[in-house]
Amino acid sequence: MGKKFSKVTTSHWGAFNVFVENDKIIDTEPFHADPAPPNISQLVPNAVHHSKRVDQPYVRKSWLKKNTTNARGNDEYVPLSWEDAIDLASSELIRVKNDFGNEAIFGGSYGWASAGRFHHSQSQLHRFLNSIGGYVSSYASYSTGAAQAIIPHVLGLNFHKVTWGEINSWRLIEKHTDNLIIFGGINPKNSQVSMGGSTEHDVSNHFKNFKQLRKNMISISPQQDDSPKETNWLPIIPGTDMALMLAIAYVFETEELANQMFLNTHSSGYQLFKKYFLGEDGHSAKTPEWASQETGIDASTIRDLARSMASGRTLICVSWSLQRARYGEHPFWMACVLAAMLGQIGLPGGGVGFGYGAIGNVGKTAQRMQGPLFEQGQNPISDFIPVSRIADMLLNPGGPYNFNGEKRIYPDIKLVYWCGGNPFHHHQDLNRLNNAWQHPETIIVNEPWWTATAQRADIVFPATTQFERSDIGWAKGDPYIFYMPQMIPPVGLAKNDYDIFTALSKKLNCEEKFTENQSSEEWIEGIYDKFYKQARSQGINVADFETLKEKNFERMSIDQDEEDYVPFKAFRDDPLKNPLGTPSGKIEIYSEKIAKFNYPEIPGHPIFNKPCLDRKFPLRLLSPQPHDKLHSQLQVAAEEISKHAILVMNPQDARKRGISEGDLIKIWNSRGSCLATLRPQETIIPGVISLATGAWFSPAEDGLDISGNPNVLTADTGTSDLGQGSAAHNIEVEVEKYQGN
Ligand SMILES: Nc1nc2c(c(=O)[nH]1)N[C@H]1C(S)=C(S)[C@@H](COP(=O)(O)OP(=O)(O)OC[C@H]3O[C@@H](n4cnc5c(=O)[nH]c(N)nc54)[C@H](O)[C@@H]3O)O[C@H]1N2
Ligand SMILES: Nc1nc2c(c(=O)[nH]1)N[C@H]1C(S)=C(S)[C@@H](COP(=O)(O)OP(=O)(O)OC[C@H]3O[C@@H](n4cnc5c(=O)[nH]c(N)nc54)[C@H](O)[C@@H]3O)O[C@H]1N2
Ligand SMILES: [Mo]
Repeated sequence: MGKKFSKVTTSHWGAFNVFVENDKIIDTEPFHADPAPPNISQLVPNAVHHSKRVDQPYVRKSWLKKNTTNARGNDEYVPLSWEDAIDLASSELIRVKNDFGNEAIFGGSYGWASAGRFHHSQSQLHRFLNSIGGYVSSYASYSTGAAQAIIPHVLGLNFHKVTWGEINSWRLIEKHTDNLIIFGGINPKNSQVSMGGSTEHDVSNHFKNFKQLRKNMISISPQQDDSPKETNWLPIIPGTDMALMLAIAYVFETEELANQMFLNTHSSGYQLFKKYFLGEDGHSAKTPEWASQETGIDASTIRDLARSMASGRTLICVSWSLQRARYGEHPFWMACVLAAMLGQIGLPGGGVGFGYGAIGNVGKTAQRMQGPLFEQGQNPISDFIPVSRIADMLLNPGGPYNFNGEKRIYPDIKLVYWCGGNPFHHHQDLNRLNNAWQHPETIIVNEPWWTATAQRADIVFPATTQFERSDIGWAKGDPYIFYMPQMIPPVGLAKNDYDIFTALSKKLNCEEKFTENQSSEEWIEGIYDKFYKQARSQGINVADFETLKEKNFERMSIDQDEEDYVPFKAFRDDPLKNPLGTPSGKIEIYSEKIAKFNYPEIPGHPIFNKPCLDRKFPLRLLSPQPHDKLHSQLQVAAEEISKHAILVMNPQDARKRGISEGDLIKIWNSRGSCLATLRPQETIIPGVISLATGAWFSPAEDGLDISGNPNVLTADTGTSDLGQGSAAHNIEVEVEKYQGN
């Protein structure tokens, strides 16, 4: 290394050029083939060499001294040599394993870490924990917890198979769709990001094209800029999409716009469900007038919307955000019902699609292939929690809970190991998590930076960033493959997660099982070789390892042409021969199975549950993804550009409170409070405010979070007993000008 050079790498927000001089990253530049490169890469040089990097292993003082003088989050750290730190961590792992068994180790470790197929933090941790006898894992994601539970009941398919497989491509939409009815937006800002990276960011271009093709595009959302400006904005009160959808069903049915034939042949339970929205089962009828009260949308607009959906080819698009809220299962279920009522499921450009724009590669037409994979091995422990129930688990060992029809018991966790995630950014009700976090005996974290999570660990191992090691970059749906070269030596005494786990596995007598006697470089070459052979056998021409290493990246010829895959076509053509994986083999508008779970908030069919919000706090808080960051990553550099998070609020609400542009605002509710800088904008409806995620929880002595992390305000409840997903959106709050200093 040493002298000046530039090379390409990839990341979850796409590829970029990295400029290096004297072992330091000095600059980045957009990738030549990216039509809309994200700004996120600009943060890299400052963040990677920042003083808030963890420079060596550390141990928390009170934990080391075995006293409770200072709690996690409020303690000092003592530097350790690598040797001592590995000794300490391995003897803790051995102690907990011997005294309580592997079922007392929580290794869920949710988080995005960095792109790169081998140095995938979670896989590294899971493989290591599997080699020592297993761990309690976590199920599903913060992104789509509720969807992952409900969609298999309704469509008989794993949710990811729907998002990545049974979905209309952008090109099918271009060719066939007349009406794009978008709930929660399709945001080019969110589509910057994809697991493993999206190299050609082209969502905005699709919309320019659709506009020229005069498509009818309606974005139903509390915020105008949730969709490209080519769409028409239909503002809605958050948490009420279900009411609008029911009224649309009401219009379809009462104006004879529903495809009764398709409903008969391809769905089950419509007659039962119909009674509910027509008001024939004792509930009020779900008329447009009724829905208008809930949604804030005129009854006549709802009628027009329903009629327009029934004319021409209609695709109902639903963003993941709708299910990241209390009762989030319902709008996903109901979107399937509306699509069934239109009878266009299985036709090109029609039906329903989830997550366009949420993740960059959704809707792309690259041929599906198996990517390079680092095997995690088998986990001998079968116990798991739904991912966002972490605080419940730590607070209620042995406590019962419901999940998707099961009656389950929370395990008694003594040791938590986190590698590649930041729960003190991502979890809801952080003050509650902070309390729950005091319960385990030991917490070990691998992290490049002193995040809020690292600052709450007992042992902190300094991890390298993706720039300090080489790897292979690949993402589902993306036509590129990258050799990600090491750019700089490890910063401080940081080590790769792989090397940390190798050292621990030595002490736990499972080195061979974990490493298979291979170095990182050997692993990388090995997993690439497997990928290369598999691709070749599918007729895909990819470079061999040495050539890729030399070329740095390659665009594979995997764009599919003309005959695009039409989702659910086989089922549409012959539902008896090609049934869905549901009990009836059809789209389940009524689910006997769910009805038998006896969950009041989710009976046998979708219903509208009015959001139950504390009226003492009149504003509704949304906490979407940040436009300038990947979650909380690189925050040390981001906060030097903008000290506080930005709070978006309608000017009407700002005037009412006598606050204006640039004011420092305190946002609070019964769970906590935080600071943010005000930005009044007409792009959000009155009564609703928006504060993006991504700040590092930094509570002052009075508990006020200086960083502006919305999760000090959000509620730590599951979406329902069915999905137990994260319910971050739509939270009651109040704001005022901050009077302190
Ligand atoms: N209020 C609210 N909260 C939310 C959401 C919301 O909509 N609203 N969305 C949720 C969703 S969908 C998600 S996915 C989560 C995201 O939450 P997370 O995935 O936890 O967020 P990240 O900031 O990406 O955390 C990744 C961490 O890994 C570290 N890291 C990077 N590379 C490496 C590495 O090589 N090794 C190690 N050991 N560490 C590394 C980073 O420094 C960072 O601290 O947030 C959730 N939280
Ligand atoms: N730049 C950037 N992009 C990202 C990420 C990132 O950190 N940075 N994270 C990625 C990840 S992990 C994920 S899971 C996806 C998430 O993708 P999504 O789940 O689609 O994204 P969100 O940003 O949570 O929400 C999108 C919008 O939904 C609207 N919304 C909220 N509640 C409601 C509602 O009740 N009804 C309606 N109609 N609209 C509502 C809000 O106005 C919000 O701006 O984004 C990914 N994209
Ligand atoms: Mo996510």
